[in-house]
Amino acid sequence: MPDGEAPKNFRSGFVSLVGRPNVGKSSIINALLREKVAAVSNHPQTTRNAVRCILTTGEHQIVLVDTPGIHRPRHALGEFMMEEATGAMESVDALCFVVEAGRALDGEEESLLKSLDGHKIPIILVINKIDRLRDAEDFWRKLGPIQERVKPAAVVPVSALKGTNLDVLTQEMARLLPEGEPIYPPDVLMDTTERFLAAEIIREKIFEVTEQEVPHSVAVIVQEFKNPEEYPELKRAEIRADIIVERPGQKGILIGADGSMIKTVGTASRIEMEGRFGYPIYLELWVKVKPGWRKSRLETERAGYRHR
Ligand SMILES: Nc1nc2c(ncn2[C@@H]2O[C@H](COP(=O)(O)OP(=O)(O)OP(=O)(O)O)[C@@H](O)[C@H]2O)c(=O)[nH]1
Ligand SMILES: [Mg+2]
Repeated sequence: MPDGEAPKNFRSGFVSLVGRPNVGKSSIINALLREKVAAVSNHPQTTRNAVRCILTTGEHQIVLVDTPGIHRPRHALGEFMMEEATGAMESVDALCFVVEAGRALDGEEESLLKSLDGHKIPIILVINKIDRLRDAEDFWRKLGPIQERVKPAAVVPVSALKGTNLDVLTQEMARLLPEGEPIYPPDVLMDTTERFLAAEIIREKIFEVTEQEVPHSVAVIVQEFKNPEEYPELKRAEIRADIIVERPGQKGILIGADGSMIKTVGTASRIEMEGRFGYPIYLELWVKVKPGWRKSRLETERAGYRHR
């Protein structure tokens, strides 16, 4: 849209990506945008908030809503995540139901589909990770019952990792959108603040270097965010963040021997932030213990997970 005017027949609208944790919803969004915007990791339940990411071309603008993976919540944080996911399924033009290639639907996926019974929203069945498939016959055998259950408007096998078939997915999504003006300016990639992004980047780096329950017990609270645009006297942004964990042992793991772990997290976070925000950054991280914060509604809200 070089002249700022949307062409005739321009389509725009909202598409939420939903599915089990770890199926690759955030990875698909990053691959569609050809830009790393959403946090990704090999641990389930990486995404905690519904986040709007925006794909604009000359013909359409698709507001892709990334959502937390559907699971049975075991604490206040999990409840918040499920509210985010179910909220993102309302008032959208289409849903991408993302599953992993070669796997049958599990109980959580079944109950998600049950909750969609009677909904009028068209569903695209997205089968991700086809690069991992060994047995094509097995794939088709498993697909039949899933298709029967989902009754999709389209079925699109993709690989977010290899970039396979993403153009087809984009076309199928665009086809389901109404004609209309773009919702966001064409250069906007995400509808979030830099403060939120900073916390997400730090959390993702922690997910990369820690294991088992440690990543899930972590929240990142950005206490101070001063950037050179708002504070011209600063030559670089100054970001101070608290990393909340649930137990002293987790604090020890996260700090590491002689502070080596927290240094790795800090350096990787700073480098990614500098690339994405476009200015040099001074980053300070503090690890704090708040026993059982995920179980307390008040503490999850304090950690930034505010119920809408
Ligand atoms: N082999 C392969 N791995 C993939 C593909 N897409 C994603 N992954 C991997 O799958 C894992 C989970 O990816 P995410 O994008 O974080 O999954 P998600 O569905 O957003 O997960 P939650 O946010 O926890 O619900 C990561 O380790 C990705 O690298 C793919 O197409 N092929
Ligand atoms: Mg995710």
